Amino acid sequence: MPKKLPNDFLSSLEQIVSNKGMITEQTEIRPYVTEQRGRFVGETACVVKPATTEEVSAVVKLCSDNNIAIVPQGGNTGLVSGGIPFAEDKAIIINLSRMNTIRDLDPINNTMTVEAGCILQTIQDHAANNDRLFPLSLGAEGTCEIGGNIASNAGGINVIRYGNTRALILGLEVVTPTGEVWDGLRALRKDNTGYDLKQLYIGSEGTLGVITAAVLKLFPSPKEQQTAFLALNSLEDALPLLNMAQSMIGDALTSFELIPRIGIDFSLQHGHGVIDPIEGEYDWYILMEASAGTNNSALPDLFEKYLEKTFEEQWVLDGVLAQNKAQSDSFWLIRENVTLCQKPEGGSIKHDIAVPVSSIPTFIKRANIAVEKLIPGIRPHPFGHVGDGNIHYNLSQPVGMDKQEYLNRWEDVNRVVHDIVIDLKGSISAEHGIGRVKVEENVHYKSPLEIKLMQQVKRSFDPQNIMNPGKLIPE
Ligand code: FAD
Ligand code: S2G
Ligand code: ZN
Repeated sequence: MPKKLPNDFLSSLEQIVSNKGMITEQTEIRPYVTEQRGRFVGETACVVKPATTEEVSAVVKLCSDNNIAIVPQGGNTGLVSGGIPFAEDKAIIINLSRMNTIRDLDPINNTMTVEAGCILQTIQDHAANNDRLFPLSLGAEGTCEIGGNIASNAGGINVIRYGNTRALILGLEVVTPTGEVWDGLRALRKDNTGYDLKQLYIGSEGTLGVITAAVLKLFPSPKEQQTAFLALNSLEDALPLLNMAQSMIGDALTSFELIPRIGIDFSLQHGHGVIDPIEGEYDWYILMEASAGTNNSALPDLFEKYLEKTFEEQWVLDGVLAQNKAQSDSFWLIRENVTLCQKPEGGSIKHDIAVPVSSIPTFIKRANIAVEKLIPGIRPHPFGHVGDGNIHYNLSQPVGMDKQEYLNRWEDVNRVVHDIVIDLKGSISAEHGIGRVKVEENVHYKSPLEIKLMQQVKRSFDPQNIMNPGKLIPE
């Protein structure tokens, strides 16, 4: 049970957020301290849900005055336990979900100003209703919140065209660890007036301040879309396929996702409404999408010529071009299930790695040999954003092995896989961040200087270390 908070602290909290904005009942707190993968359950005495920036500021000031740590939280879909407090943190959670107002949309300036608790899907829909696109898109978009997306610098399926969250933010409003409100909500594409402070907060995983609002970049909404599901001749053929797409259809390419046969099989077995669009079974598939911002564009023609070329070169053995939105949605339903349908197969040891795109086949081949040696019968399930060099190299347990015994091998499997990633000049966290679970691994691979510089930034922004202590960087 978490240590009780001082009574005067709780009553001061209640004066700020009223009892509507406070949860102290442990059974109600449970979902807020349980991380997505169920590997860890955290602990806190209180979840605070402020409704305004002023309330966030007052709560943070109260915590600073009482030296009580804070874990900022959005939709709690993070995958590195960054958004839950652990017992040793003795922290409260500040959950931003009640701050879900869309403050403004300026169609001429192509910007939208939103509060941190806005759910990503709501933001996407609001942009679309105004004939615009907000391109951040990931499997958790129905639950994750823009504050969490910004703090974790989320990636997702459209990074190849639009970049990750870092590339989509023009301004931020942040409450600092002393409770001051930084109004950096500038809707400018050019503002060269000093350090780009917003870029420090983007990807800071709640360790530098509480993001309360943001100015988002908007793009023309896609008028034409081409979605194809292709069966590869080999994993290596994904590379020329990608390069040919980039030269023949250029930056109209918006997604390029790798799906292994095991991912299709798990989805057919455990998913709902999943249909394999291609006759026969192949080892590797690519789900790709391209879009144009104007009607009657050259895209359909270009895409057809591109697909013909890929068959001529025999990089592709079979494939389907979606004839309508429903068919394209059915392809994306497979991709969504590839993520979700690993769970029913027992323990899955996860990796979110990036290597240079050209090294992906080498990485997968080397890692498969290494993990099979480590745990015979292990089932590699490499999938994801291959266009960005980002592979979710997930490993399902051998059939019949005890799940907990398998999951107890998490760290030593990670180390074997990450050694190969670093040898290929890659990254041990492509998009999910470091959180709590990868702090030691990050220290193992990053130079001491890089860790020291990040600690200097942390100390200058949060000298009391009340902002998400123990996350992202070592104390
Ligand atoms: P939370 O989990 O609540 O918090 C994440 C981190 O941000 C924590 O460190 C927290 O302290 C901090 N934080 C949250 N809100 C704030 C705030 N307002 N101010 C300061 N710090 C804050 N991620 C990807 O990048 N790409 C994917 O393709 C992807 N696919 C996913 C698919 C599924 C099915 C699931 C469950 C998750 C997936 N994720 C993916 C991971 C997750 O959705 C992202 O990391 C997302 O950005 C987290 O948003 P959230 O609101 O849930 O944040
Ligand atoms: C995705 C989800 C997390 C995982 O689906 O793109 O980011 O490894 C991943 O299952
Ligand atoms: Zn991903």
